[in-house]
Amino acid sequence: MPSSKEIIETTEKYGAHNYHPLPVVIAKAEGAWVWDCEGKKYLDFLSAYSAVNQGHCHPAIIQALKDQADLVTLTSRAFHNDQLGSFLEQVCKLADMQMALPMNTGAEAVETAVKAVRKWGYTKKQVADDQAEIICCNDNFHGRTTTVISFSSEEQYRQGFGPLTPGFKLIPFGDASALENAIGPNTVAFLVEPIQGEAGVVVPPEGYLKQVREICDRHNVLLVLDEIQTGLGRTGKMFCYQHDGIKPDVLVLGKAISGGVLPVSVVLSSNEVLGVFNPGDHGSTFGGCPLGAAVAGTALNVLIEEKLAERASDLGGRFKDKLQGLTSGKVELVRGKGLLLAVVLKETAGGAREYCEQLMEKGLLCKETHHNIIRFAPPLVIDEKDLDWAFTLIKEILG
Ligand code: IF1
Repeated sequence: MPSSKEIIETTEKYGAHNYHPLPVVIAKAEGAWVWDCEGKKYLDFLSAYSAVNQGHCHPAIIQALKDQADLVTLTSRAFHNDQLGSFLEQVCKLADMQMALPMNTGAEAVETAVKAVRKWGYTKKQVADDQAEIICCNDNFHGRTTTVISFSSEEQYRQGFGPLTPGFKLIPFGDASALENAIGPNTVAFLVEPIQGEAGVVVPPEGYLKQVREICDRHNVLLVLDEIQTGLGRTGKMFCYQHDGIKPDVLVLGKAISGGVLPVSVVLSSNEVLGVFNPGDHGSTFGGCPLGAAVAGTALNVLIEEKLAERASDLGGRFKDKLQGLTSGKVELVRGKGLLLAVVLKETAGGAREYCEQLMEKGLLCKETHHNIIRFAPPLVIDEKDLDWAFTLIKEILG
């Protein structure tokens, strides 16, 4: 078997350089732990950006994968399959929505939501052809496709990839009056993350989503929540919007919906909104495939049966208290909800990447976001004693 070093060399030689990963090669994983090629064990504090909330290789999810793989994996949507209907019913009931549209990646689901709200605007709100406008927030992250990067405020994500898709307007995140001011007669939707992940786990001011909900209602604008990262237990509720007692018009889910086993995403909404799609308007070869549906259905059951949202709330609350209790000349502040947490380093502390490299040496896998933020997002199944161990390591390098 080649060494980690050799594998990295091959990957860098033959793979496009669109990533700068930490120099660790993972060969095996279970629960909150992963192992490299040399057998060194690491605690995963990233969870593939919140896709493995249920823990790596959860036995029930892997069993569902194997059982379904023996029966049928892909039919395309040219035919029905026996797994999709019950999965869609399950996810609709979980989110109290009427209809769902299955895709694969998060970015595809965001694209689907964009198409749905635009067509809703033209057919239900009587917006003139090609005039629909969607409002998004500065520092958003919704994926990497050409339309999705068209409404990114991050120069690097857009630079060199034009021409971009028109029809998007950006406003500051967390500022409800900016939304009110930005809405015009052609505004069909406001697309927002309840907590901005890539921006550095930015939590909006208390009451923001409630105000946003009220403003959208008053102007007949659809509220689209991208819960691809915040959803499915991560922040201590099944959906992050439940902290605010509101409900979106359109909900976008991905990542943990399959427990990190396959790319599965869904857009959920009302019959009125998703009803705009007619046969031929939209689709995907793999979206809604029986393998994905069987895996995702089981992954949702695991979240519920193992009460992983409650676990994220309890463990995350205690971990955040401990981080906030760190007396450190390096930590500016700690923020986040449930087990989606981040430490913002002081200007003087140096780059977050070097701390991630030090933590990796000690056996803890974290990833920086921007130059001064370290994100902490372990699988929700993590043992409390493992969290305690992680804290002692973090204290060693940041304390
Ligand atoms: C990468 C970030 C996290 C997302 C939200 C849609 C998507 C994502 C809220 C698109 C994806 C990813 C993708 C991953 C890194 C990661 C990320 F740092 F880039 F922002 F998690 F914080 N909406 N997030 O967070 O989903 O198409 O990737 O399935 O390497 O780009 P996707």
